[in-house]
Amino acid sequence: MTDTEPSPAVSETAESIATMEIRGAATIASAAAEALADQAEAAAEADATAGDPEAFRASLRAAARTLRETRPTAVSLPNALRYVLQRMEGDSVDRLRRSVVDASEAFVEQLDRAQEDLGQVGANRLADGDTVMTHCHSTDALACIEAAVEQGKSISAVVKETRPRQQGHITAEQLRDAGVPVTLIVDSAARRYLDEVDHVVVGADSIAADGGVINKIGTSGLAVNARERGVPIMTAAQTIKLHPETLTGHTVEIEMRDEAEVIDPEAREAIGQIDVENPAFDVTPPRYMDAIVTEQGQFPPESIVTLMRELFGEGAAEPWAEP
Ligand code: RUB
Repeated sequence: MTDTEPSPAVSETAESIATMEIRGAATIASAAAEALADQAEAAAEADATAGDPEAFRASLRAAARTLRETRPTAVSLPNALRYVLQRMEGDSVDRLRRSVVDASEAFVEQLDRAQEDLGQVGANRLADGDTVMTHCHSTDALACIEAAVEQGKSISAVVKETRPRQQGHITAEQLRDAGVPVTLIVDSAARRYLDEVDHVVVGADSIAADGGVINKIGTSGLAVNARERGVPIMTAAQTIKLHPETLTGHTVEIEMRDEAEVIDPEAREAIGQIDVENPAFDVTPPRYMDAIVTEQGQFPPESIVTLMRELFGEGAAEPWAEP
């Protein structure tokens, strides 16, 4: 390892996030924080960094940049890196190492606690006997449904498969394991089934300052249909999903993924010259979302900016940048 090279564990985590072996905004965030702790341990041992606090800091910043570049949309990733790097302090490599490892552990602990707390808030919106509809696979959304079940409520679920990668299958399995009766449907059947649903529960990859919810592609159409049918829809999102850069007018980058996820290359060849596009996320305007459920309570989307200012001030530092 040279002074700025990522440790093998950082490279492995970055690769797993990029290939979606590690996926979902909260899971990506905790994996990134843990990878920085690993970088700190490795840099405290490596010849190039062990005796040089500035080289150690540079190697942590470089590792954060490697992790940052994996996927662009879930703000939980840069927020995790920010949390850890802003707590890196000390005038010796050993103190720096300790501060990074401690911050990483504290971040993961807070993440788990936040999910538990928001689960309670979201569960209070669900009533005994409710049927919920889900989209994609969100650990925050599942926390709400599971907490409702733990409160003794009987909940059933209509689970959208979520093309093209079918993360709905993971949701179906986890809900089934929690004792929730599940009906799996294709995405295009959602509107038909909304008549049988009491609540739509989705997660978020990022939440913009205007209350726009960035989540798996298809969320915005689902929200519009839910509003038209009079079915309430909530986003379950820990505050690490709040996107500080949107406070200063930046928009959230929507990840475009490989067209082979949409159509098999041979089938495409058979069709002839066509364009294929595969955006992974979309933006649901705040007026179509009933509530954003966080570990700090529930908020109408339009008021989320107040919480954002409290947590981030007017913008976001980039502690991974070269000084
Ligand atoms: C996952 C997705 C999830 C959010 C929230 O997309 O859109 O709804 O990330 O998940 P992908 P969580 O599969 O492309 O990563 O609540 O677990 O953070």
